[in-house]
Amino acid sequence: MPQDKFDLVIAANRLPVDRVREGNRSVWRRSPGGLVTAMESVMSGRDGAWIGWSGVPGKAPAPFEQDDMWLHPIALSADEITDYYEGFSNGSLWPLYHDVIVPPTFRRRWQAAYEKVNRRFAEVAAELAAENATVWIHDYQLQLMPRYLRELRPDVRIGWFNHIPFPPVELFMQLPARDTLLHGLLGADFLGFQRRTDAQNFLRACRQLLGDDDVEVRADLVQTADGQVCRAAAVPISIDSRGMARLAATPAVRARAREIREQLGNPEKLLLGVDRLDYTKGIRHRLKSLEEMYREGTLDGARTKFIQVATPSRERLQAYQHIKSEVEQTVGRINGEHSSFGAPAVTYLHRSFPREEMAALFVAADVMLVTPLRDGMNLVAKEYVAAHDDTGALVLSEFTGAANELKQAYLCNPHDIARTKRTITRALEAPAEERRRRMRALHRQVLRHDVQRWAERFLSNLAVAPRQP
Ligand code: GDG
Repeated sequence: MPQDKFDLVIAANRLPVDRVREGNRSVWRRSPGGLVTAMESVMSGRDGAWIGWSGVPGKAPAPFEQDDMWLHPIALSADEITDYYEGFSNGSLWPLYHDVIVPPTFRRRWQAAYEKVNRRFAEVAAELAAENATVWIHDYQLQLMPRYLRELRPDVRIGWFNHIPFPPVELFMQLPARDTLLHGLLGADFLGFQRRTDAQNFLRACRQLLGDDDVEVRADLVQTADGQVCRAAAVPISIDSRGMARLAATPAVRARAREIREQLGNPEKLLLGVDRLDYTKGIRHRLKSLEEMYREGTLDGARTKFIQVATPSRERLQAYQHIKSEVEQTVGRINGEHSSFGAPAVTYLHRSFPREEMAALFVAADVMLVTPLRDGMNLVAKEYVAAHDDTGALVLSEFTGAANELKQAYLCNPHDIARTKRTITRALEAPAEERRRRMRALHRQVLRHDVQRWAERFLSNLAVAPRQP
């Protein structure tokens, strides 16, 4: 057991590990993802701890060390998973923060569970943080934690990063817990958002919904009645760009990419979509565009194939069951009409794959379709671009955070089916020189702004955030 106090404490809904079976024993395996890589890089040379749920309901496993990080599991009961995680986080906040694409549901029981779990996280962080430590809290599941932690530990520096959008005040004000949530966040010294618009939405919500006696908002600073100051700004997240570029260049991944195309009957063009199966990702709209293109003959089912990877997600929630069956029906219909023997027009994969296979898919695809209706950032767009230096093309929704940075992508409004279809055609048919020029610029942008740089930027913003007016 290392020492019991830490200079840097990360708090996220989930720990960066999964419990998996290896032979007849179960072990912790590091979960894939850029956040873990980024945290590893900022934790090296510091005493770091990570607190989060282990993914298993009931009693929490004992804290343990892994990859030089102290991991402290937080217990969630089966009811808390239903009310705090599936209920308040993913039934109220997620749809509300994503432009109410499906209607959010508000329940008082869910809010109570959310408060209770946030308090539990704050108590553990308060115990683990060394004097004047930095505590970095992640995402919409933990918006009350900054306030609770501030009450317990006035000495620590508290930062919070929102991985998803922060909605315009006209939508945010629907939330019955809106004031509590704003005050919860204002317990932090620094709040990081994906886009400038998200930070501005938050500041506007404070100005409009909290009374003048409660807060004073000046530029990007909010001062609360107790004299504390909180700063809100954009710090867009990125990926381990070099890691992805390296992986994509390995002979094994290149060979697998060729094999994937062969298995599909060597199509002239290969289109790809990779998303969690979520209604925010615009999979339905994407399929509608493609279905029309196959029908009209702009795409030929024998020569142009589409692969959709849809990673299973939040499967107990009705809205997710609904989108799943809609996608399945549409894929079935397209394939019924446009496939040839042994070579479906659409290959639909509802499961997850190892990182190497994802990289091979990126390398294999001529055009990547990233068309969410709303997305905080979208890392898949950045991964695709990192995997290509001067080939391929990216069709990207204007409603992603990534569109703010990836300006040379083929941008589209996924609600506008007619124009989306034209944009897909443009990306498929653009002269090789145009595609090369665009991809080179995108690749450079993503390699320059990687996840390590994001983490350093966040932490330096947090370190200099003013505490007093
Ligand atoms: C939230 C925000 C924001 C997917 N399937 C597999 C797999 N993935 C990987 C992708 C990518 C990640 O998961 C998904 O990231 P996204 O950004 O696309 O989307 P969310 O899960 O919605 O993430 C989002 C993000 O937080 C970070 O701040 O960008 O806006 O919603 O890395 O490649 N990885 C593997 N197998 C799969 O089957 N190995």
